[in-house]
Amino acid sequence: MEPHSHRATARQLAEDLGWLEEHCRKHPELTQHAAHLRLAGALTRNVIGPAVDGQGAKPLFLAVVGGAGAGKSTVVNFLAGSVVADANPQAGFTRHPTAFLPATLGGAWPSHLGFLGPLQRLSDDKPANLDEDVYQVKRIPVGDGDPLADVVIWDCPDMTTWASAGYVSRLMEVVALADIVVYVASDERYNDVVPTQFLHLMIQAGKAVVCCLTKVREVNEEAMIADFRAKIIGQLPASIGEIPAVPVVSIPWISDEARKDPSGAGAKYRVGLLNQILALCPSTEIARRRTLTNAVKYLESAGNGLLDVARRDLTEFDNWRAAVATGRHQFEERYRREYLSGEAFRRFDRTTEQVLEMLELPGPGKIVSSALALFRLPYKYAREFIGKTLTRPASLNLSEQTVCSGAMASWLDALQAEALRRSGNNPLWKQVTHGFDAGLKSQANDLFSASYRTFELKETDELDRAARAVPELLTNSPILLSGLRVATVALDLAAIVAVIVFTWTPDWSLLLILPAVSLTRQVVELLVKFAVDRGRNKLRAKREALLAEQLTGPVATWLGDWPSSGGSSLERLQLVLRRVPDAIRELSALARPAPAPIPNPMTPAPTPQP
Ligand SMILES: Nc1nc2c(ncn2[C@@H]2O[C@H](COP(=O)(O)OP(=O)(O)OP(=O)(O)O)[C@@H](O)[C@H]2O)c(=O)[nH]1
Ligand SMILES: [Mg+2]
Repeated sequence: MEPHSHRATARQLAEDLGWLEEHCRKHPELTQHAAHLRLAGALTRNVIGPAVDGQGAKPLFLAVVGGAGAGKSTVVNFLAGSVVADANPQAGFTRHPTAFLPATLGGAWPSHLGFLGPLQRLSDDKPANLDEDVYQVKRIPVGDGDPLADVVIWDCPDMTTWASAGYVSRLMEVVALADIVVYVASDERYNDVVPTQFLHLMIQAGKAVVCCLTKVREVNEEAMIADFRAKIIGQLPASIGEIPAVPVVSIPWISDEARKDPSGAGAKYRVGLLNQILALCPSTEIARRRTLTNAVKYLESAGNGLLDVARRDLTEFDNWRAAVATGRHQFEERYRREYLSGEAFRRFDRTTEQVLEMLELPGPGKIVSSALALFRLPYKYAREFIGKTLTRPASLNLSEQTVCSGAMASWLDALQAEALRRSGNNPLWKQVTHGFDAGLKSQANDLFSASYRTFELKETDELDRAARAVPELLTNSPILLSGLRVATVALDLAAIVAVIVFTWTPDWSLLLILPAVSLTRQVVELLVKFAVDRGRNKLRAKREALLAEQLTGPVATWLGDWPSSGGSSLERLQLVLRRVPDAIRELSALARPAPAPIPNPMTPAPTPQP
C-alpha cells in the first residue's frame, strides 16, 4: 500500500475516534470513556501520524502536567534553566499549552498535517491564561551542552474535571505527543482524585512518567514519597497488568530567590528530576521508538474497549430490529388466523362448474349428455334440497383489508409502547419515541397503504391465474379433454350396461339406472373438485408469500432501518465500528519495528577486501 494511503488511514482513524468521543460526550456516564477516546485520537494524530509520515525522532517532547497550582510552571522553569513560564499564585492560571523550544534546535517543528488536532498555533506571545484552543511556541536559550538541548518542554494547563471539554482536551493533545511526562503534585493536594485518574491514564497509555512532588517539607520527604507510592501509584487499576516502575522525586519548598534564578541559586533542585528524566531517555531514538510502540499498544489493547460504546448502541439497534421482526411475525400470524384460514376463494367454485361443463360431450354428443342429465335430475334435486337443509350459513369472514389494517395498527402500537418503555435506557429508543411523536406512525401507514395497493393488484392477478389453470390446461390439450369426455360417458354407459346385465328382466328394476348414473356423476365431480382444490391450496401458500414479499417485508425493512436513516449517528457508528479495527491493524503493522534481516545461508559471506 502507498504511504499516502497510510497517511489517509491515520487521518481517518483520528477523525473516527474524535467522532466517537463526541458521541460519548452526549452521555454523561461515558465521560471517562470519552477521555480514553480523546487520548487514542491524539496518539494517532501526534505520534502515529508523524511516524507514518517518516518524521525523525528529534525533538523529543516533555510535558509537565498536574493539578491546578501544583507548581507545574515552576517546574518548567527549573527544567528550562531560566524563568520562561508564567508561575502565578492564582490556581488554574495556565489555560493553554506553551512549548519551550531550545534555540539550539533551530526551526525544527513537526509539519505533520493534523498535528495537535484542534489546537491552533499562536503567532504572537500571549499570557498563559488565554483560555482558547491554542498553543504557543517560545524559543528559549539553552546551552549546547545542556542535557535537555534536544527536548521541547511543554507547560500545560491543569486537568480540572474529566467532563470539561475545555482545557482537558488541550492537555490531552500535548500529553499524547509527549515522550516523557513529568507529573507534578504538591504536598498539600497530592491525592486529589481527578489528577490521580489522569496519572493512571498516562501510565496505562504507556507514557514514560516521572512524578515530582513539590513544596515538600524536608523532614517529611521520605514519608511523603512512600505515601505517594502507596496511595497514588499503588492504586492503579488491576486492568493495567504489571505496574511499571514510576520514579518519584521531591522538590522542597523553594525560596523566592531560588525560584527566580533556576540555573543559579535554584540549580540544585533541578538535578534529581533531571537524572530521572535522563534515565528514561538513553537516546532520542530509543525514547521516540518507545513512545510509538506504546501508542500502538494502547490503540490495540484499548481498541476493543474504545468501541464498546459503539457496540452498545448497535446492540440496541439490533434490539429495535428484533422488536420490528416480532411485530411482523404477529402480523402474519393474525393474517393467517383471521383471514386466510376462513377464506374459501369462491372463484374456484366457478372453476369446478366450468370444468364439469367442459366435460360434457359437444355437437351431436350433446343428446347423450342431455339424456344422462335427465336421468340424474331426481338425484340433482334431492342433493340440492339436502344441501340447503343441512348447510349452515357461512360465518362472515373479515375482509382482507380490515384484517391487514388492524394488524398494522397493532404492530405500530406495540413498537411505540416498547420504545416508550426503553427510552430511559438508551438514546436509540428515545430517538424512536420522538419519531413516534413526530409522525413516524403516519409515514409507516402511508408506506403500508402504498404497499397494500401493490399487494392487492398482484393477488387479484394471482387468483385469476390459479383459477384459470385447470380450464386452460384442458383447452390447450384437446386430446386430454376428448379423452376425459369419452371416459366420463364411458363410465356412465358402463353403469347402465351393468344395471341391464344384472337385472336382465325389463321391469321396475331398470330404474336402478338413475342412481347408477348419479353415482358415476358424483365420482366425476369429486375428481374435478380434487383437481381444482389443489390449485386453491397452492394459492393459500402463495398468498402468504405474497403478503411477506409485498407488504410486511417492505414495511419491516423500512421500520427496521428507520433509526439509521437520514444521516443519523447509527449509520456513522456502523461505519466506525467497521473502519477503526482495520485502521488500527494497518497502522500497528507499520509502526512495529522491522524484523532484523535473517541471514540467508545460501548467500556466500563477502570476501574480505585487502
Ligand atoms: N515559594 C514558593 N512558591 C512556590 C513553590 N512552588 C510553587 N510556588 C508558587 O505557587 C504558585 C503556583 O505555582 P505554579 O508553578 O504557577 O503552579 P501551576 O501548577 O503552574 O499552576 P496553574 O498553572 O495555575 O495550574 C505560584 O505563585 C508559585 O510561585 C515553591 O517551592 N516555593
Ligand atoms: Mg502554570
